[in-house]
Amino acid sequence: MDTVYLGLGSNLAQPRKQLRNALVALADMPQSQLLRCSGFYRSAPLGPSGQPDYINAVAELRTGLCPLPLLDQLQAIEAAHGRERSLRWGARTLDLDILLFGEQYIDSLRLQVPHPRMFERNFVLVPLAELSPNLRLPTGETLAQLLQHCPHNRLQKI
Ligand code: A4P
Ligand code: MG
Repeated sequence: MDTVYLGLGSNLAQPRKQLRNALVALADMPQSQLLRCSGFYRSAPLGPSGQPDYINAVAELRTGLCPLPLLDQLQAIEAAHGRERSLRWGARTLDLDILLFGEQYIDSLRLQVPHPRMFERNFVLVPLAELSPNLRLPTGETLAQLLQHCPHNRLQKI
């Protein structure tokens, strides 16, 4: 079993409800146990302007699934929540990202872990620190070090 951290994000169609429904679906995944979820945070949208604020959270999971089957499960949950992939970084009903998968580095066409953009995103690092303040990444850096260098985009716990 591996410990996995997932990033949850939504900025369309009642984002808080999207996240709550996503947590129910995550708790139902095979060979997996949803352990905890951070609080919900309202965050300024990163990417194309003119889109609504996001609601973001981080969930902790134990899973016996390998990384790609886990990604398949997450994409099926996204699809079930009416996710349409059009514009990169555009508004979305539900985005589920694998942030960390145990201590693994993965760099394949479909999957990069640690999530390559998590280091510059306070809406990922702050909820992650809420769950595991002393976490050290496979890169050797601590969350505290990463948070020091992370842009302070608008972020509010709700
Ligand atoms: N993929 C590769 N690595 C991963 C991973 N670690 N976890 C691939 C999940 N997927 C991964 O993702 C595109 C492809 O990335 C997938 O098919 C998968 O094979 P996607 O979800 O279809 O598209 P996307 O999310 O629009 O693209 P991308 O580049 O993953 O965007 P991000 O980095 O997820 O950013 N602003 C705020 N405030 N809050 C947000 O949550 N999210 C984004 C999306 C932009 N701005 C935001 C937020
Ligand atoms: Mg994504």
